[in-house]
Amino acid sequence: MVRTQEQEFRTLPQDTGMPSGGVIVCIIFGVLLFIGLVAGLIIYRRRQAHHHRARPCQKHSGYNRDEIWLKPYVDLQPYEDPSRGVLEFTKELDPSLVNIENVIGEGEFGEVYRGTLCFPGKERIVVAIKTLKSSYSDSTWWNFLREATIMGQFNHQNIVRLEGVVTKRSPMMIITEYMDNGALDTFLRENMDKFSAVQLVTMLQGIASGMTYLSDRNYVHRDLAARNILVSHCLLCKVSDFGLSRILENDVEGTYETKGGKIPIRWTAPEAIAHRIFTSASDVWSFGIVMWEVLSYGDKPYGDMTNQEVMKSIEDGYRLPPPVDCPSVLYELMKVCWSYDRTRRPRFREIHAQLDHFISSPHLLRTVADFDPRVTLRLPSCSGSDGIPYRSIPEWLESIRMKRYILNFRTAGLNTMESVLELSAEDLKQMGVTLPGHQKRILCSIQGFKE
Ligand code: 30K
Repeated sequence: MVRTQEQEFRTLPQDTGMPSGGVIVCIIFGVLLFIGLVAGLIIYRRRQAHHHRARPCQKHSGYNRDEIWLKPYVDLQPYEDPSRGVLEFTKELDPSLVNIENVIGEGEFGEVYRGTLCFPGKERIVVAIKTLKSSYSDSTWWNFLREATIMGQFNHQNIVRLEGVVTKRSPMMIITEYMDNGALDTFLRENMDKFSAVQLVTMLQGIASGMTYLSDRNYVHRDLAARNILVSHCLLCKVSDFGLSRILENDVEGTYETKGGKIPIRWTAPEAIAHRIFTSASDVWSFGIVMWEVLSYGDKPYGDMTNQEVMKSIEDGYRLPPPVDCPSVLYELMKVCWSYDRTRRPRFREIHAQLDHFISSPHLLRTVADFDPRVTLRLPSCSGSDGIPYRSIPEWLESIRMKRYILNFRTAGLNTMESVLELSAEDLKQMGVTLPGHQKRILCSIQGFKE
């Protein structure tokens, strides 16, 4: 073997020094293969960037085409003229196809209308029409176009679908799908106690599915809240309001620091409030708050506490108490979403999988979460007597989500916090607190004052 190798080795210098025909073919083939691979990679990344609604972009000046390959989604920043950027991902509609009917609500840029859209030769569809009020500033206009650009790049059943825009005539419009049941927070308030735990979890699972889609695309929503979720006729929930969202820059942490703007304190993770670090993990914190809103049928998180009090309580380790009749597995899930350390929070994919599991094994939802007075929230500004951290009965009942019984307490002649200390289950029943879950919650809280 060794001899053979030596012989072969020695023969080489005796060659002409020129590669033989076979070697040339090999090199050419190799080069072609390399070019093919590079071209393939470029095409693949472009496709990814353009996603579903790909359109050629050569014609647009002032647009750095390299940026598109670095980001999974395209924002308006690379465009010198944002109104051209919008055209890449949205359909400019002839205003004569749009028929505005009645106001259905307020958007951040102006009124939202119900109306119809009719493409020639197609059936008329009902749509929601967001308008830009005529007195808009440059930044409002920019954000308006930006929302349309962002929405136009998404295609998912739990994300509100964009039908098209009108940007070339006034008033400017963003035309999206109509959602029969409107915003989730008002919808739940109007349908208090009407849904089963499985129905509520199914709504949350839809939101988690939409959020998994967004976070897979490095998209940080930054304003996830029940008011920004829309509900279809069949209770399908869809994420909307992309006005605040930001594309993650390509940094290792995947974080984005904002330069300013209002922050919805009650929904926002502590690191996002303190350092403006918005990530999918801070969206997960907000998702936990949305879970709480859904399970409490649209109640206001942290009730009458001020934003300052909310921030202080979170820093002190307190968290929202479980909503009334909240399955304990769901409360546990909320609490991990509110882990102070953002790396300990679950990913949207995991949340979605867990919710799926609860829907297919509904017996897991049967155990109701206990109200634990040690971990759940109290007012930090309390000045009550020994052990009782509440100033009044209404304040206490509010904090344990039992304010529906304020009148019952008043009618029973109970006016001070001291007067509730000796209440028994029988007393509560006499007062009209008949549901065992509610009795347990109240007694549990009283017990907490004594420990
Ligand atoms: O159908 C609808 N499709 C929509 C698409 C609707 C709203 C938006 N964007 C808004 C989402 C919430 N956000 C709050 C800060 C403002 C922008 C996109 C929509 C609505 C709707 C309109 C305005 C506010 C909230 C929801 C809608 N409201 C309804 C009320 C409704 N659809 C159907 C019935 C209804 O009955 C009272």
